[in-house]
Order: sequence, then C-alpha cells, then structure tokens
Amino acid sequence: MYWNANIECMPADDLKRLQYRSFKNLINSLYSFNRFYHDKMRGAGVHPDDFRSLADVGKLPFMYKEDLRENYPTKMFNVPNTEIVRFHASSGTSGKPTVVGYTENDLAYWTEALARSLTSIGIGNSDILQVSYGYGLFTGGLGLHYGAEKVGASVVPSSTGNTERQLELMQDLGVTAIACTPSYLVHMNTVAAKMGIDFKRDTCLKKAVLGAEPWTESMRAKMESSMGIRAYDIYGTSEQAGPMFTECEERNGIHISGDIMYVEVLDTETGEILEEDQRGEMVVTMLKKEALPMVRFKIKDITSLLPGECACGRTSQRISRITGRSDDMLIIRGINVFPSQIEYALMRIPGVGDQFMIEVTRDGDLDDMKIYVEIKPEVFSDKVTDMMVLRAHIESELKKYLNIGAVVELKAPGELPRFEGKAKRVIDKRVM
Ligand code: DLL
Repeated sequence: MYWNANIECMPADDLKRLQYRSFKNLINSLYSFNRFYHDKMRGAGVHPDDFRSLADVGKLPFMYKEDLRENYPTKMFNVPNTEIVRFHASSGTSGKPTVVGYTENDLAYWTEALARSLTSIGIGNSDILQVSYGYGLFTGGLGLHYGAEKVGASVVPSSTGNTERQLELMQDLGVTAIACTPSYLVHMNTVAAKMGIDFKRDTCLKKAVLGAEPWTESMRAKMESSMGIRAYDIYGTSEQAGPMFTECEERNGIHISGDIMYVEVLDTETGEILEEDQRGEMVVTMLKKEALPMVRFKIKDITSLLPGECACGRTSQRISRITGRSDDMLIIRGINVFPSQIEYALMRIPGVGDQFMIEVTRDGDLDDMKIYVEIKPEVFSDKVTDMMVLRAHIESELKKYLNIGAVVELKAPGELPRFEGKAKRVIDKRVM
C-alpha cells in the first residue's frame, strides 16, 4: 500500500532528475537571497553554475549543528517571522539547544512524509495509535500525531510518563499501535508484567514505531517475541523536521522520501563520498525546506546507503539502521566503541536484562570502562558465587566482541534509571 505511489515508486532516473532540479533551485535561491549560505558558497569558491548535476554535490559547502548554535535562536531563518507557524527545539544534551522553525508548507511536507511512512507499515484508519513520544519542544509527539491523523488513524496523545495509566488506556481503548522510544517500550513491558498485564493476551497491540535513539535487531527480536508485535524503525532529526522516515513491511532499510531529502554518506576520516553499502556519516539536504534550509547538513549519524531496489516497489534511497553518531562514538584506549555495539553484545547473553549503563573514567593516561548491567529477575540471586560467575562470563563475552576489557557491575532488576524519552546510556567522566 502506498500513500503517494507517483512519488514513492517513481522510476529512479526520473527521481534523480527531480532531485537535481529541486537542489538546483534551492542553491540558486539561497545564493541570491540568503546571506549565510551565500557567504558559505563564496568562501568555498563555488557558484550555483558549478552545480551541473547531482555528481557535483561534493563541491558544495557543508552546514553544521554549530552553525545553528552560533546563530541561536533564529538568525538562520530564511523567511519573515510572519510565515513561521511553529517552533521546536532539540533537547541540547550535547550543548546549547538548536531551535527549528516551520512554515505552513514545512509542516505539510513533514506530515506527508509521515503519512507515506505510516502507510508503508500498514498503519491506517482502522488503527488506534498511542503516541508516547514527548509532546512539546521535542518533535516526536506532535510529528507522529499529525502524521497519524493524516492517514486517518485514531490518535491517543498520551505523551510520556505515567506508565500504568498508559497501559490502562492501551487496554481500555484497544490500542493497535504505539509510537515511542524503544527503551520506553521495554520499560512499558516491564511495568506491564508487574501489573499482571500480558501484551499478547491482554492488549490489541500489533505494531510499534520505534526511534529517536539507536536500537538493535536483538532488541527488536526480544520485543517482538515477548509482546507479540511487529516493531519498525523510524528515523528523523529536528533539523530535518522531526521523525519522518520508516522501514516498510519488508524491513530492509529506512526509506527516504526522495522529493524531500537527499542523502550522502561520507567517510568519517577522509570526508570522501562513499559508495552504496559502505558505512560512514550521513549528510542530508532538505529539498523543500522553507523556514530553515539545510544543504549538505552534517548530521553525524552513522549509516550506509543500501544498494538495489526494495521488494516493496518504492524506488527511494534507503539507509541502514543508524548504529550511533560519529560524535558519541567513545574512543577507549584508542579503540572506537559505540554504545550500540555494547548493547548488541549484552543482549545476546542469557540472563542479561534490558538496561545497562556505561561509565568511562580516566586513571592517569588510561581510560577505564565500567558497564552496569541489570540482570533478569529470574536469574538474579543472593548467591554471591552465582553472580560472580555470571559477571565473569559477561566480561569475557564483552572482551571477545569489543576487543577491549571492561569491568562489569551487576545490578538488581529495576535498579538502573529508566527514561521516558531518549535513554542516556553513557556517563563520560574523563576530563579531556
Ligand atoms: O529524535 C526525532 C525523532 C522523534 C525521531 C521520534 C524518531 C522518532 P532529535 O531530538 O533532533 O530528533 O534527535 C535526532 O536522534 O541525529 C540520531 O542520532 C537519533 N535518532 C533518531 N532516530 C533514530 C533511530 C528526533 N531510528 C537524533 N535510530 C539523530 C538511531 C536515531 N538513532
């Protein structure tokens, strides 16, 4: 099922032509009317005439999150205030928040992108969708809300928090799909178990739209088997608009609506544009954005472009699961470690629960990594020897997988903090 088959299934060559035309118009208009991007292009020694095909994209200068921070809050906006109809802001966990503005058209194509995405995973007017992403400055709640209304789903705007009440509502209203962070769904599952609720037996939940933070295939497998649902990855950032793009039913990469966004993947070290199937950092150009244009914006998310066409018939670019960010990559004793790798390794070890936390410290010149790992209730015991054996086993598995030693400290079920929004898994205490 398609929401907009003309665009979603457009022959690949036609799509490339459309993308080039939109890109070229964008560059022409920014060069003529936008002081910030005009100066960037002049600084890089490029003129719009140098951009003759998509293959010339590498000539254009990048934009960075720092540009938004330096021009906080709205100095980079490209339209008069009268045309701004909404603001959102990123949480600013890694620095000053960035503010994003939207014109009416910006909201319309954001909603269109989500309508295509939700339709591609079979969410439509017979669904009741509980939106348990935060409503407010974070884009998750309102983004999913309007996308779901557009496809005719009945929205339960429960936002985050008060998990018991959320579970009651889910049962009472016969909710069929939920949108939230993967860590919040795991938390809901735990709370449900304590309340004696079995998702398979006691709810109508069939689908989950999970994103806003990295998660893994093993988490997907666990949630699906224990909750009787199908879980789909959804991706987006506030600079792009918010949550926008999902996998389709094939679950073979995240489809990027090609009339809305153009993706490049670059080698994190050399900056070269990579071929399909090679992992690197994602750079995006928003082809329709009015209030806050984004040209070659360095998002810092690590992904790859997937080769070939998807069996669903959509011809768009597809990206693989985001495994982390180039800037939250931990370098420990010279070895690059992504929190998602640690999660992947932990989730494969029997007895390990769903929650973990990484603490990095420095003793002299040496980095030390400690991983707090919550144990499943059925495995957790007061017998010190049993726990020591399990701890040693986890340490040796992590060492095998990460190639680096980490001290593990076991935690009782429920002992680590829970997050309603994005999970914070890393505490880096090193002073650089
Ligand atoms: O997290 C938008 C969003 C809301 C996406 C709800 C999906 C669902 P920001 O707060 O600006 O926007 O954070 C964007 O979150 O650069 C990624 O590092 C990370 N992220 C988002 N989705 C995923 C995902 C929202 N599916 C940052 N997998 C991005 C991995 C994700 N990381």
